[in-house]
Amino acid sequence: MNKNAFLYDYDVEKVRADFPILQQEHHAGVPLVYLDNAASSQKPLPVIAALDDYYRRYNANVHRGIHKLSEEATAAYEDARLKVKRFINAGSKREVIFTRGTTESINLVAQTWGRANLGRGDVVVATMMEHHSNIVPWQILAAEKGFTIRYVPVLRDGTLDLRAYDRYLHEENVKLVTVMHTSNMLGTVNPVQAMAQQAHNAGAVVVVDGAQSTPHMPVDMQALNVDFFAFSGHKMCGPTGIGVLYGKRALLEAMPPWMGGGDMISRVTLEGSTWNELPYKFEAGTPIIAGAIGLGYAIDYLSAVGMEKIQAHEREIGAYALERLAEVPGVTVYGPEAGQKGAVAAFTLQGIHAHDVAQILDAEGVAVRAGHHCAMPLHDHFGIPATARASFYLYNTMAEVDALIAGLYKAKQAFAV
Ligand code: 7TS
Repeated sequence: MNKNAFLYDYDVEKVRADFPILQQEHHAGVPLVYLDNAASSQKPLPVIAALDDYYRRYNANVHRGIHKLSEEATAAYEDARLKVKRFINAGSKREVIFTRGTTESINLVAQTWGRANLGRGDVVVATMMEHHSNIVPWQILAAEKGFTIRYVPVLRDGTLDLRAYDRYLHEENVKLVTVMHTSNMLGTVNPVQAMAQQAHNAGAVVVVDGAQSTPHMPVDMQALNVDFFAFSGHKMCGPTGIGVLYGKRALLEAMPPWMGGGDMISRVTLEGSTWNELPYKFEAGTPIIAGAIGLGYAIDYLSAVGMEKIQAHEREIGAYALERLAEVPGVTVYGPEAGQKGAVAAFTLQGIHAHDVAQILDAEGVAVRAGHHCAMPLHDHFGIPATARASFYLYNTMAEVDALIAGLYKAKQAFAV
């Protein structure tokens, strides 16, 4: 029986046909089973074609030229911004700033809003499950400004200790809360809407790292009502080097710029400068034109497949993966139960280092990541140096889960455990 038959209106083979990289053999005679989607996703034909078309036909700088090519490039670049605005339901195009990715988006908030508003005696609340990109920028600023960072602990089941969160908000002078929407290791989907509401009640500003949620579920800025939201194009079928910072307009208007240069100014004299309007105030220099256009096409693609359908498909794949992993003796999976997490499984296999697991899987054509996944504090918290991680996306199949499991039995055989 076709294991995807239950998804009667989701044709995974049709989706797969749009991704040229998935058609190739990983090694001679061994098909590629790509399960490293939390690190970066593959790209469908319309995105690849959009990049090709831009460079072949209308490559030019934006917001500058009077000539036809520049006008066409500008229109495509700004059209991509409109696509992002609609995709995340931002209030306005001005609230959509193009960056290099989640990392740059968070650093931008730290270096602008943070630098202007945080000081001695203030508290920033983050969590122990954050990716390094949502810890280090705050640590760098804290060293300079003298504020304190408190980290919400993670419970054994992989969810946040929300009682501790509540306590911090009541007992400390919390100015900013920064939290990931979905964990790249545990898969935990944090209740950011409720957390933002609590933070706002305490007078704090809310930053959300949406790197692992935006590719996999519908996200709605009006519903979440967060102040800043960051994500990366390359994890959602778009090119590398492009990402987004969403920010509420009033906050962005009040924030000083970060990088100075062309396009972000209104007027420059030798004595001083004034700033361009939003969002250009935060887009100094020649922007990532091809990347933004490619991201726009990725959004078109994901929207055509349907974010709800993608989420439903991943829920099935994720649940099946957890079920199959639980059958393998010696496997421990970290994070919440199926149904309460994204389609990601970080695990250890008793007696075999995660890097060896990944290497043996690679020989079988199965691409996973091994290591700390840029979440060292979280691994320390669970007392493990590394995990192997399988992370799924819209084009993965049940058969690929089976290939992962078969690979794990091969690893056990090779290491005689
Ligand atoms: N935040 C989260 C939750 C992430 O998973 C990642 C990347 C980032 C931020 C940084 O994104 P970037 O596009 O700016 O690099 N996570 C991973 C991962 O899990 N494996 O490789 C990259």
